[in-house]
Amino acid sequence: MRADGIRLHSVAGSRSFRVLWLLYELGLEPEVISYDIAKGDLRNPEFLGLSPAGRVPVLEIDRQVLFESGAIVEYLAETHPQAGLAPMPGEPERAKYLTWLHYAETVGVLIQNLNLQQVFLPDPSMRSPTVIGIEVKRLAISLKPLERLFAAQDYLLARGFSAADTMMGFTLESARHYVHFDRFPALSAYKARIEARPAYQRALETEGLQQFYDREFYEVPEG
Ligand SMILES: N[C@@H](CCC(=O)N[C@@H](CS)C(=O)NCC(=O)O)C(=O)O
Repeated sequence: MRADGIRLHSVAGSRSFRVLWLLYELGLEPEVISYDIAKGDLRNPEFLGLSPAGRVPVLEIDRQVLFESGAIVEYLAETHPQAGLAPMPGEPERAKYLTWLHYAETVGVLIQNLNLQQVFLPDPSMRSPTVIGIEVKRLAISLKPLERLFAAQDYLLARGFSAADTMMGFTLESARHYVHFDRFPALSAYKARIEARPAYQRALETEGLQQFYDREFYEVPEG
C-alpha cells in the first residue's frame, strides 16, 4: 500500500470510476488494483473478504474497508471538507446533494440490467427483448429530470460541481450505449462539461480502455 494508504479495487469502466475520479478531484493518489469480471476475479476468496457481494468499488482508506460507491463518495467528500465538494449537514442544497448522489444508483441499476442483457449473457438467445425494451424506456424516463435540471444549471447543485456529479457523470457514459443522447441536449452538454475536467481525464488514463462494450449503441433486439 502507498504511504497515504489508499487502495482502490477497480474494474475499468465500472462504478469504481466514480471513486477514482473523485480521489483525483481531491488530489489523492490511490494504488489501483484492477480486476477482470469476465475472468471471475471478483469471486476469489481474498476479494470476497473485502466485498461480501463480490462487487467493485472497494476502497481501503484510513485503516477501513469501504464498499458501495455512494457510501465511499460521501465518506471521501465529508472527510475532505476543504475541497468543498459536499454541502455539510445544515448547509444549503444538502438534501439535493444526497438526493442526486443516490439517484445515480437508480440510473446505474437500469444500466446494470441492460449490461447483463446486452453484454454479459453468454448466448444472445438468452436475452429478453421485452425486458430490454422496458429497461430502455425506464432509463430514458430516469434521464428526463436531469435534462430539465441541466437546462437551468451547469451541475447537479446550483452552487457548482460536487461529489454528486462524480456519481452521476460516469453513469451517463454508460447510458449513452442504450439511449440516444441527441434527445437530451442539456444532458449531453453536462456530460461534455464534466468529461473535460482534468481529474476525469486522468481517471480515464489510469483505468485504460473500457473492457466490455463492443459497440457504440445497442438497439433493442426484435422479438
Ligand atoms: N450499489 C453498488 C453496486 C456495485 C456493483 O454492482 N458493481 C458492479 C460493477 S459496476 C460489479 O461489481 N459487478 C460484478 C458482478 O455483478 O459480479 C455500488 O454502487 O457500489
